[in-house]
Amino acid sequence: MHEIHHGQSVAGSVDILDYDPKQKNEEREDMDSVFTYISEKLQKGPLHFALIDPDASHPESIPEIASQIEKAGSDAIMVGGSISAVGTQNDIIIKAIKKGTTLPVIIFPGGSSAVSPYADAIFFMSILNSRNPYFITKAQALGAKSVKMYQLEAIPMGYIVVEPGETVGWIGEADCIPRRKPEIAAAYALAAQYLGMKLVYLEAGSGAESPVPPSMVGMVRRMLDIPVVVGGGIRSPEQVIPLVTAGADIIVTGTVIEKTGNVHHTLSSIVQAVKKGRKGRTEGGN
Ligand code: 1GP
Repeated sequence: MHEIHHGQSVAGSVDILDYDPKQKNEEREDMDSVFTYISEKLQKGPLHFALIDPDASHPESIPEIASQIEKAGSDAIMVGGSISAVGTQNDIIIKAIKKGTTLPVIIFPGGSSAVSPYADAIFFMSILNSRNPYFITKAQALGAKSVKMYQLEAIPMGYIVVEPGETVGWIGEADCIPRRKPEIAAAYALAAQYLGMKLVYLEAGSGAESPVPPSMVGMVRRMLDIPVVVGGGIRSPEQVIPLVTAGADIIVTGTVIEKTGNVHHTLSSIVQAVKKGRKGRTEGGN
């Protein structure tokens, strides 16, 4: 881990001291909101989001990785993790991502200190099936003021952890949804919709041996009017097709980006499967 000092440039010319909220406002006036961007793209079919875990990447390599992600056809970059860099280190990673891509960068927070002014938006998420109110509303209360101060777009999201749950299941003290009980996931997902959340995320946990079962994705999809995000344990195009066919609107992959020696090649095949998978979807399934 690098030790960061104020003004120190870690990733090329990335400088954490040049943040000017006024300038950001002017930039953002010309841009649609990230949620509008997502909604409009979803009209044409399912999407792929790439997840960068700040702890699993060297800052120097991040602009190139972000560029490869964009070239592979991914639609947005999420940044975060359950046990991840926060504060200054997180700011540096986000700025490094933005050096390499024009894709929207969305914070996927592991906690309130993951909020950064440099991202375009934040998934303002609640672990709906946590046993601990800290992860349902308290972390959100602690981070809300920073979101406002940085004028970040907050996209409310219901986050549902499915077995095995991996690190986030343990850290987030989740009563992981049993894989054989899709109706429980569907009930939580519908509650998220009625609570006003704009997205539902079905999470098997980063590095899970297998993704959320397609049958569970299908039942959740049929229950909802809002988009369904699916992530955790997705490594291959073969795993993507049944998930998208079952109704997944957004597929997230993270670990595969860390492990591959060729981000563009590996992600391209996954992104193509996401875009192709929609052909197998039933009419009205989305
Ligand atoms: C984790 O769903 C994401 O929160 C991505 O999981 O790292 O297994 O792709 P993977």
